[in-house]
Amino acid sequence: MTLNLDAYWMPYTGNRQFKRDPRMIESASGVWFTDADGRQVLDGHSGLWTSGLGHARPEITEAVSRQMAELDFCPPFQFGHPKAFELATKIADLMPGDLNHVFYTNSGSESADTSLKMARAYWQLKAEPRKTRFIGRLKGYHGVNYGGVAVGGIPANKKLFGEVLETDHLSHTILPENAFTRGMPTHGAHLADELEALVGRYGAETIAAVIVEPMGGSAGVLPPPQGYLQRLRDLCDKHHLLLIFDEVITGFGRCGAMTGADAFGVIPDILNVAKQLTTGAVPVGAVMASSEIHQTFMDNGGADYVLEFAHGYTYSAHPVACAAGLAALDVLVEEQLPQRVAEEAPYFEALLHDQLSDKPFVLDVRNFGFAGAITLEAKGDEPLRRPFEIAMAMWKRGVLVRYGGDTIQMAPHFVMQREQMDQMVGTLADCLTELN
Ligand code: PXG
Ligand code: PLP
Repeated sequence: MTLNLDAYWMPYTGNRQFKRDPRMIESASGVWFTDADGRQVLDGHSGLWTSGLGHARPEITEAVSRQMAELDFCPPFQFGHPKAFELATKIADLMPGDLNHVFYTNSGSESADTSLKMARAYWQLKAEPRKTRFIGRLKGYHGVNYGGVAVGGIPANKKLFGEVLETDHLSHTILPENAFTRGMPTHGAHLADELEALVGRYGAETIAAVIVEPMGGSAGVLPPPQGYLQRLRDLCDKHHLLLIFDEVITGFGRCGAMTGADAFGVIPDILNVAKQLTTGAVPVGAVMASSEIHQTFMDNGGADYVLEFAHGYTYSAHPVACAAGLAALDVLVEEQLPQRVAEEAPYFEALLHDQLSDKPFVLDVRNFGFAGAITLEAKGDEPLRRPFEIAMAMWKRGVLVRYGGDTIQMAPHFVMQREQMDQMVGTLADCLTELN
């Protein structure tokens, strides 16, 4: 069959280039994709940070098929189905602290906007109506909806779209003195103190929340400097600001612990997840609120048939997503995959730094858990060109990695074997050597 490539306007894709030279994926199993030519391609990015358990897990396929036949849809407003409650209980059990109340969404972007609305509404209910501003961080990614774009810190995602929220941003944490650090950088905790200056400028009585990824992901793997997140937590407590962790990438195992909050030992007031909750198999997201936040909504709801939070999506708590989530979390826990990530992370770290640090154009290598990235020197005035060229060369050699901005990113499946990591990083090293 010859496909007409014109009608599909692809997301976050160079459409013109893709349609000239398509990269079509037809099936997946474990850590492998099969492309339209029947080639086996190693998936070096767990899909899009989504599929840590490996593709096409029979446990997920079975759970989803069964659910489709049993209950394909249930209206989520004013009605419920058992698996939504079962999954929320399971998630709450896996969360640190008292992040015990789960609000379902369908994506990371929806989780981001849900968390921002929750934070502002919370302060309204607390009779602090002026607390409306959000503090994000440069290089932060919180999806593509209007709130997430406003608190995000990637200029290209904002430029054409306009601002809808009052925001300001902390500096990002990539410092020249930290280049080629293995794991968490030693320098940079002081960057959290910029929050003090922003509070001085705007007044704590006008700030609702601070939103950060505990480890930056899509800007190219930014592990937090040692002590940084704790300092942010302390300043949020001091000034009565909510702290939101966007764990769409770090949620459920990527950092070698169940959450980034666990990996880095700092607990937020609101924690967002998506991707790994169903290991990518069905779209889903969730926002976990602390007991204090949840109780504030319940206490201020008025008559008990009145909505406490005028928010939700047609597909919130979709039965198929809940079935996939239950199965995916069972596998994650039974196979102790966060522990496996923690145990294997040193191997991946050594591979990245030993094989890539001395290659041409490599300005930095960063890693934590099963996340790794390199920054490449701009080619003339084109910072995006080398990552694109490298990723295309790797695809031709049968390895898929993510290219974005001036970085190449790798995210092994939690089940990936060492020889597959060797192939992934070795192919990148070869392509860098041959690049000119
Ligand atoms: N927050 C964070 C921290 C994310 O990483 C989102 C929100 C948005 O999720 P959805 O499901 O709406 O896409 C993300 C998504 C990359 C890359 O190249 C990362 C994401 C999306 C696309 C590309 O690293 N993360
Ligand atoms: N637009 C229209 C016209 C709708 O009727 C709805 C939902 O009923 C939406 C947008 C929102 O869709 P969703 O709930 O899937 O986000």
